[in-house]
Amino acid sequence: MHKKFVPVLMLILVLLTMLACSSSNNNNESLQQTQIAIGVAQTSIAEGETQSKTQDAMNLESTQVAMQMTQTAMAAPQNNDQDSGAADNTDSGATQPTNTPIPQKAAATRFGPAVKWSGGGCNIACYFADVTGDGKADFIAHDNDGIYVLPSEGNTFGTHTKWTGGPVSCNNGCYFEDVTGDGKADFIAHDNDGINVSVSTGTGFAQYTNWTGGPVSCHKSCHFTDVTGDSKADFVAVDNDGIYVLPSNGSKFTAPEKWSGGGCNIACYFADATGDGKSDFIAHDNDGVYVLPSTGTTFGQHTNWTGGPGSCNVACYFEDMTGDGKADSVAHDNDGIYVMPSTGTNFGPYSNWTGGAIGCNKSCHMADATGDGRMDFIAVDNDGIYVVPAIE
Ligand SMILES: [Ca+2]
Ligand SMILES: [Ca+2]
Ligand SMILES: [Ca+2]
Ligand SMILES: [Ca+2]
Repeated sequence: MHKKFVPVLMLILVLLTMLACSSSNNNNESLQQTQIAIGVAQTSIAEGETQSKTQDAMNLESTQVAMQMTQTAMAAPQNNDQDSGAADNTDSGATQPTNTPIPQKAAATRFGPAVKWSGGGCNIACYFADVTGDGKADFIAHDNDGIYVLPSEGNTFGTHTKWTGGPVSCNNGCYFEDVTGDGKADFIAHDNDGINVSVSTGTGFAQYTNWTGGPVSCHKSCHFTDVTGDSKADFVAVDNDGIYVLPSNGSKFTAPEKWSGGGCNIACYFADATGDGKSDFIAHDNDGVYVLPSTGTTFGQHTNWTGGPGSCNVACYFEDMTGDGKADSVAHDNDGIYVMPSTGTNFGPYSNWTGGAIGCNKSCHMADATGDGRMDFIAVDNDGIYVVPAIE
């Protein structure tokens, strides 16, 4: 072969290589389109892969929690007091952040033994919400001289720090939810002059600003939960003539939008039962629990998710107990806490997760204090705070 043909051959080789790459790129594009078409399934896998990197750390943490549970199980008798005064607002710091990744763990199926996480209490009220932004719900003590935070360390509540400059009050209710969308729950005070928000900086609550521009009222109940699906908790008012949503834009609540003309016989709740990142309207009626899924701009068709009437002797909750991103139906009854896992289209068969009666001297709460994506039961008792973790 003549040497002068070599450059020509190389040119042909280069062209062939470019063609091959181009074809490969086309394949990649088709693959990408297929992945987009697969949608939810593909996203779950991607999130699972990310999650698996922290699996060892999570397992270690679980082991540590389990060890501590074993150590303190005898020192933490379950409280059988039925009159728990459990009128805990289920929306206070209990709603799972919508941007929490779906855990790779097996579904939780029961509660483990109670573990004492703090010997403290609260002068005015106790709350549990993730104000530091690490995925673990912190202990928030509303005391006479201000609000203190004891950050969750995964198996105990740490040192208490004052997060407000002085005493604070909420005329019509205090809430801790993330209205700015940064993963840190903010302090929401429903006052006579409107809704005042003190944004969490991760180490304190900033000076409050009025997010409604004037007084507001909810004739039946007020809620702060993300119904639009942008990770910012919106203001939801249950009024006499329906459900109004005032979406958060990150710095205020915008104009009210009527999302439903309906109401609830027994009580209204808002939680993401379908698992799409948007809180749904859950109506506890006399003949069952109805779910009206959020479309992001309204509440859709109502469907009876229980097929028959349900009751809760002590308190009802709608929270993700199993850890699959869908809020489950939870009934705190006299003989224990029953969980009916959400399938995404209904609430499945119930089972008793405590195996027996459990109560709270002062108040009962649901929040993910351990940070594994499953809500834990938290009892404020006379001698401190007990965490009852959801486990496999
Ligand atoms: Ca925030
Ligand atoms: Ca929102
Ligand atoms: Ca939903
Ligand atoms: Ca948990």
